[in-house]
Formats: sequence, structure tokens, C-alpha cells
Amino acid sequence: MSSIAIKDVPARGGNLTSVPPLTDSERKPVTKKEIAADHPTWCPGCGDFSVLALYFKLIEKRKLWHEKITTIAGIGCSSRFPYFVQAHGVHYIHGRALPFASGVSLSRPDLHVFVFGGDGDAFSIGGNHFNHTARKNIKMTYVVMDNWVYGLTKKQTSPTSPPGFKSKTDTWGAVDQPINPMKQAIAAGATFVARTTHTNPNHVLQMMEAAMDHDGFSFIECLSECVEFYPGAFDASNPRKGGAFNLVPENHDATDEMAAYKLADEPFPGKFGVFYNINRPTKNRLEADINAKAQEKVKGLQPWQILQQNFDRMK
Ligand SMILES: Cc1ncc(C[n+]2csc(CCOP(=O)(O)OP(=O)(O)O)c2C)c(N)n1
Ligand code: SF4
Ligand SMILES: [Mg+2]
Repeated sequence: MSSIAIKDVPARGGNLTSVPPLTDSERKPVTKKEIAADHPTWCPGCGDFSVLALYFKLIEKRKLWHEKITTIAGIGCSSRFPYFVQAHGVHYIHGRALPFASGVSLSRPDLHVFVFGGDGDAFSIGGNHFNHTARKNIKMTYVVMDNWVYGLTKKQTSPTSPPGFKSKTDTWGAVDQPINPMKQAIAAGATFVARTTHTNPNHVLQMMEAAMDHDGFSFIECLSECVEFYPGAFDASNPRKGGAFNLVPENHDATDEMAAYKLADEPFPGKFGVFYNINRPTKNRLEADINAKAQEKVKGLQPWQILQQNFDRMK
């Protein structure tokens, strides 16, 4: 992560104070080279590399300006994401990326906030935040890089690990019923719910773009293999490993909640694509409306006069 250095601020000539900045059409779009960190510290072959590469592709394709790129994460291997994007970003507290991102989203309507993280970060310690951010429909895109394991802490059972998975916390094999991220997201109130896998780059990019264009809380479960602690977990979804990558059928009605549940209930490898996509007013818009109405009432008053009025009312 870095703040914008003076050299990055687009300006004509060297005098930043007297020369007007370039207009959007005069500026050169940001390139991957400018925002990619030197060496992501993931293990060679980790699925997270491909998600990062596609995020860069998205930034280039959608011509996002440097100062508009906002990448937020919690803690985990996948959550190291913002370190590798040389733009505004936060590597926040474990499981707390969404509350932080909510604040950014609600206060900066000019940004589209991207949050990246793992299955543990999203559904264990961050489980409650996931549910509440989804139901509030706060505008952002949340990509959960699901590897069915805690990678950073070296192989503990995660909430998405399948029964029987042997880990440091379940040496005889996991016994708990795993979370189904897609069902969880739909039930919590997410208004855009999609599923993809790191082994299909075009599809990941397609899902990220659709999520970014959604006005609300958009959630993507992206299978992302941990080659160190759960190798081969997703082979059954990878045609190159003899598996099957099947798209959501064209006739699927993504506004039909029950149809979305049905897709989410299919056994692995299931389907890939947009399961659920509806329009519901965002918290961003509802709060902006309240603020606009309140401001209309106090039109013409200085901030101190508004404060005085409030104090007077309390007397
Ligand atoms: C409050 C707190 N509790 C526990 C930890 C230890 N911890 C760090 S990452 C992690 C889980 C990471 O798993 P996941 O979110 O699936 O990410 P991955 O590493 O698999 O990408 C845990 C338990 C922590 N850093 N902070
Ligand atoms: S431990 Fe697993 S998730 Fe973490 S960087 Fe290595 S391969 Fe990726
Ligand atoms: Mg994980």
C-alpha cells in the first residue's frame, strides 16, 4: 500500500500550485505496472495470484483512476491482498474488513470499494459482520477467496472445510457441518451473489465486473486453491484436472430467491455464475436521502447555529 506520491499526481509541468490538473480525458489510465507490488508473498501456485492478476485487469479495463482504487481486507493469506496493490488500501483487523469498508463506502459515494478475504475471515470471526453488511445492502464488492482452510495459520479447519478434512484442529477429520457461502449470502440479504473459481480467469473477471456494476452489496465466492495446505481441493471443478466447470443455466432467473437457493444446494462442483441479483435500495441511498431532508430543514444556518438549536432543544 502507498499513499499517492507527488510524482503520481498528474499535472502539467512541475508547478502543482499554479497549473490546472489534467482533465479525465487528458489523463493516462493506470497500468498494472504502476500499481502492482514487486513480490506478493504467497506460495508459488497459490490461487490468490490469479485473483490479484484479474483485479489488476479490472482496474485497467475499467480505467479506474489511482485515487479511486480502494482495496480493503481483514487478516489471512488472501487478506494480504491490499499489500500487493499500490493504491489506497487497508489491511485491517481479522474479520473486521466489512465494518471498515462500510464506513468508507457510506462516506465516499465517488468510490467503489473492493474487499478481499478468506473463508475464515468472512465466516468465522467475521461471520456477524458479513450478515449485517449484506442485510444493510451497503454498496461494495466482497470477494471471498475460499480455500476451505485457514492458510496463514498453517492448516486449521475453516467454516467451509468439508467433513472429514484432517487439520491441526481436527486431527481425526472435521465433523462439523460446513457453511455454504452462497446460501449464507442469499439468506443474509446480499443483493448480488455469484460464484467463480481462480482456474477460470475470464469468468473471474466477468463476475468482478458484474459485481462492480451492481448498486448494492455484491458478494463473490471465488474458489482459490491453497496448494500448501489443501492441494487438489477443487480438482472436481477444474476441467484440466478431469473436473467439470458448469455455468449457471441461461434460463436461470437470478431474481428468484428459491431458484438461487436450489443452485446453491447443488453438490460440489455445482454451477458457476450469478446465482442471485436483485435491486433493493442501498443504505448509502437511504441515508443520503435522510441527510438531504435534514439539510433542507436547516438551510441557511451555520453549523454552530444548528448545534445551538440542538442544545436549546435539550434545555
Ligand atoms: C483476532 C484474531 N484471531 C485469530 C487470528 C489468527 N488468524 C490469522 S489469519 C486466520 C485465519 C485465516 O484463514 P482465512 O480467512 O480462511 O484466510 P487464508 O489464510 O486461508 O487465505 C486466523 C485464525 C488473528 N490474526 N486475529
Ligand atoms: S499457505 Fe495456502 S493460501 Fe497461504 S499463500 Fe500458501 S498456498 Fe496460498
Ligand atoms: Mg482460507
